Amino acid sequence: MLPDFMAGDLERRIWRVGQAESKQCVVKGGVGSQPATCPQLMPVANAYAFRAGYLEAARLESLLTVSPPNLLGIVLHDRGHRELRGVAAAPSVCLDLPQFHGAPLAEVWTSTLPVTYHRTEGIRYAMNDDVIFGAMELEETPDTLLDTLTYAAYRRLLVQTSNLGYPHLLRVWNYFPRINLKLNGMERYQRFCAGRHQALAECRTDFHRVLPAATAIGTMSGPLQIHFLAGRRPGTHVENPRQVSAYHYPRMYSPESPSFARATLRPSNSGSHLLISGTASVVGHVSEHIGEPRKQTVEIVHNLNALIMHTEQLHGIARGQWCGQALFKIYIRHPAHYPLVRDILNDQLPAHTQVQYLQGDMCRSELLVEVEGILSQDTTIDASHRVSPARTRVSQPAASQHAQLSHVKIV
Ligand code: 3EB
Repeated sequence: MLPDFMAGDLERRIWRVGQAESKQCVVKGGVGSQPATCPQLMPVANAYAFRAGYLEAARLESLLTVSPPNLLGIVLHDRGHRELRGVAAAPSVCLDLPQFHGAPLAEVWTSTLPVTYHRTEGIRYAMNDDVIFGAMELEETPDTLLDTLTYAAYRRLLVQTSNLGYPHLLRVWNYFPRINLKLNGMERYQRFCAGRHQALAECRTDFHRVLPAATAIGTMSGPLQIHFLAGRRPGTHVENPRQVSAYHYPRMYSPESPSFARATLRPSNSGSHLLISGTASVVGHVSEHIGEPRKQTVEIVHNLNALIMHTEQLHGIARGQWCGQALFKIYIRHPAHYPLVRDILNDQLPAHTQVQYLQGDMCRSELLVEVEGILSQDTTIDASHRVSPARTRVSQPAASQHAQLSHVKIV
């Protein structure tokens, strides 16, 4: 039995704004629902600084050859992936986070603005007039502790992005193996938090106010891998009214609190983006529903809805405006939980969403699921390309073609 609020209309109304409620933009949900339409939000601008989408990894190479885009970066989730041709210059990230279903997907970041590439101090960058996308990998050795390594990584990242003219971190993804392992009385995630906190506190004044949205997930194997998006202009830090800000968590979770925002709102002429951090079943600062993957997933939907509504209220964004590209990444700790998590989210995420389900470990051992996302009011997606007639579910093989054709505009 679904809990009342899901069986009822509450969550649905939050994700889906009916035509009657908003003439501006309709985001419908539910399997088999009709495509979203945004009548007066049809293309008004063609240039965009960044856009991300999922593509079948196997098709990537030929697509890049036929129609080379202005690539900002590529994220793959299969460490066995061979080198991709045609993307040598762009930062590419290969994470050991097994995908649960369907053909392997690549996350592709593109821009319509001219992109240049740069490499310095072990960081690979792609930059345009507005943003910089970067990636770095740091190998752990027996005598480097994760806090020291993380501190060094973040220092480099913060100094270099500032030097290059992109001092505003918008979004950071952090991955490393054995995230819950406790060594000498401290979990590896806590060490990571300590290193990140120290670098941010040293390099950015009043750093709590400018923290980026983030993800920190445990991989099956690999080095410390960090990739990020930073801007010439700042984004806006958003918090979740249902959750204590992570940087104010009590010390029991980590001697140095996790330094991230719940989301970054990034205004743009071609429509705002909401870059949503990894969101788990945390209410206040407490992990809710221990041992219950279904309830944790439902709690995450509550958290996402609260965050989105709060953002809209604070920033004067009308309901139902997130009708541009929507991308979600779902991390699940135990493969056995995949079907039930997928069934709930299939029903709850907006209709036009691209979704990717990956096996990964959350930073607290009791957390079983985490969801991150990118919502956009993007006005540059052509109406005919906006949504495939069937629900775009790139985790399903039948839909991946739509994803390729309709959601990453390789220009
Ligand atoms: C939480 O709400 C869940 O340390 O960068 C989510 C997203 C979490 C990012 C991070 C941690 C981080 O505390 C954990």
